[in-house]
Amino acid sequence: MKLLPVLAALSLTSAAIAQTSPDKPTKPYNVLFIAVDDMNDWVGCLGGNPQAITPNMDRLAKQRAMVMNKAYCASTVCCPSRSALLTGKRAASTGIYGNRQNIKNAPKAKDVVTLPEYFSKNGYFTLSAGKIFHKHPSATGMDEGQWAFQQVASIGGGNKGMLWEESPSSVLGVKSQDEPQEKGEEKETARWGACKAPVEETKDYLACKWAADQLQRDFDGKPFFLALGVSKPHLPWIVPQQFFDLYPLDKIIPTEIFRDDLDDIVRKDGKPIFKSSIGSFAAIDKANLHKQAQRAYLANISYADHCLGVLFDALAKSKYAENTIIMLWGDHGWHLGEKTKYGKTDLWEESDRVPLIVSVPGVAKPDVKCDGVVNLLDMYPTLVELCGLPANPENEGRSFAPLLKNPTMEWNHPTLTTYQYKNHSLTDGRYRYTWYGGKADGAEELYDHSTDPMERKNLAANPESKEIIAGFQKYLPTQNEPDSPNNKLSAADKKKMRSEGKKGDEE
Ligand SMILES: [Ca+2]
Ligand SMILES: [Ca+2]
Repeated sequence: MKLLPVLAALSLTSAAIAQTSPDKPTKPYNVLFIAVDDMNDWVGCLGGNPQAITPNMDRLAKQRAMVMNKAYCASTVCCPSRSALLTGKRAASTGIYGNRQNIKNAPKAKDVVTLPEYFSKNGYFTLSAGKIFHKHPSATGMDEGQWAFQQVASIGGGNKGMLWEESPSSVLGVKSQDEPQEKGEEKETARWGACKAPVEETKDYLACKWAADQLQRDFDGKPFFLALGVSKPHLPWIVPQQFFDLYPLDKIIPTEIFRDDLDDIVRKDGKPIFKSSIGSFAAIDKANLHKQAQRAYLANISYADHCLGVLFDALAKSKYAENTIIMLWGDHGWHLGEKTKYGKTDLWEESDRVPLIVSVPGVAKPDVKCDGVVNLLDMYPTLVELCGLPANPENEGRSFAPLLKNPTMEWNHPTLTTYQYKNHSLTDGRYRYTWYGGKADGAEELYDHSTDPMERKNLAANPESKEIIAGFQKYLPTQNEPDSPNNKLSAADKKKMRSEGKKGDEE
């Protein structure tokens, strides 16, 4: 969304993040690898919504990190996005396109050495809390915290502290109509409200606190690779009231809605591909709850930011402050009214663009917004290069370590986002080209971000677009692996998940 700036600076935690040393550390780098589930660019330093109150991520960017302003996911829903970045392979190469598929059951992915496994094999101590892999209990490759919530569960005592204690009367959300779902995707209903639990007893706070506590220890003399998954702002948007209170409802400026926006995305026969009102849009629109829904999403991002502040502060005070890389990313974007949609799972900018904030002491200058086009798939080879590990020839991404050293260098070529079999979108930092080879007989979209950042006018049918489109088509994958089998967890895996308090139904 594009709005006029609103004064909204509120510090939720006060300790400053240490300034980075100008020199590259002599000790090996540690890695803090931080996933924030379903967080789009509604973060202060990313500029997607000036109403966002995210003092901790903003301070991270100001004091020790570079903001990758044009970062894109490999796919626009949890499992394929995370599977791609963790295996270092595109969805089209592994056949993992949806949340019901799984690295473990995909013939082209099950034997790939994942990012944490690669660090573990190369002398790193690896550990994690929160969701990093998607529904994948036994292949995380971590030395500790084998499954997402193990450590948090042990801190909270069984399930206590992990589950959101909902107060039904305060849950304001709406149920979406029984609209047809994309094949293989789970249905999501927009629900929001305040939880009764104080912030210190909530899941993400406990996960961040756990990660913060790890920074007080040693790791058998090894550098560490610590992966942390923050669950909000994933639905349901239920966090303590204090985060809703940051955003008075009457001050919320909702997204501008263009109701005819999807009409120009058509099949060869001229019929529109998409019906208007996607996801929970129809229900939210009918009840006129756009302000409430968008406030809830903002509140959930502020909550995630508050929890992350605990970790950032702990790092600044720890002995690892000067030689730890932070790579903070969102797994895909999210629509909040744009293109008459609430949700993810498509190939427009709002779903494809992700937060990527990178701190590399002595290498990446802080307080810089880099316009180099990068993909979350590129994180694997980038971290490998920055940490001085041997390159992994299996990686399909491109290391952006050179870009971190020189953020204005010549860099861009089209980067790929895929949603389901053979539907691909490419962006080069100016244009977005999308080809629906899988579901709409090769229908196309082309947008020029230099004049149309909200992708309102589809230029694909214009004769003068021909050459631009031909340039992009060279970058479409030549291999489109068929859908890998649906995820069928073994009885042992299910038991393990249950014993660790994981319900197994989150995306
Ligand atoms: Ca997600
Ligand atoms: Ca349009």
